[in-house]
Amino acid sequence: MSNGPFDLDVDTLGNLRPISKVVLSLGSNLGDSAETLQAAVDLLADTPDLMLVEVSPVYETTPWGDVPDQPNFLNMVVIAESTLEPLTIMDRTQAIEESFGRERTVPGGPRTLDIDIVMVGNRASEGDIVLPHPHAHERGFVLVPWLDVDPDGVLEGHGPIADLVEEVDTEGITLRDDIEITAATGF
Ligand code: PH2
Ligand code: MG
Ligand code: MG
Repeated sequence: MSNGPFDLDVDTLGNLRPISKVVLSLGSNLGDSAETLQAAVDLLADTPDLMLVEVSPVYETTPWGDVPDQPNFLNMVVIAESTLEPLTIMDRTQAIEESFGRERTVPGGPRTLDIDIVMVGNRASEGDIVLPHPHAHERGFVLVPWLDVDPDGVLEGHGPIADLVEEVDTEGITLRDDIEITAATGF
């Protein structure tokens, strides 16, 4: 039975759940990638209990990994604060990927939209989600945009972004200042 507006339960108090810093890496190399990234950021901003804090510039990046023969990517990083569980965040990012027609065919191959969870505070791996992301510390296309919007940022288990970026290959990572992605940040 409902008590109307006074029908509170512990969950709705929210302050009992810690807020974590969430770092997401977005990439696209099929279709209109700039348009896709903007739409993906809009959907992230619309996610309940996920507050966007920073949206990085966009970089054009040469393909990294086992599938070199594919179009250049557009990559960017979004920083948020959230009380959501990592697996709940992953449900949402996968639903957003799927809404852009993402198919999980070739691992590391071309995609309309990829949203990788780089870290969720100091949360560790659970279920299907590996945290922090196992490759983030070695990927310039993650570290370079992240450093732009979070110069004091630290990748859990690996150290300051400013140090990590010195260790990686940043050739092939070019600022696309002709592309501007915007978001309503904060509460
Ligand atoms: N994503 C991959 C594989 N390779 N290369 C670049 N430059 N950017 C990406 O986002 C990317 C990649 C798998 O998710
Ligand atoms: Mg990826
Ligand atoms: Mg992915």
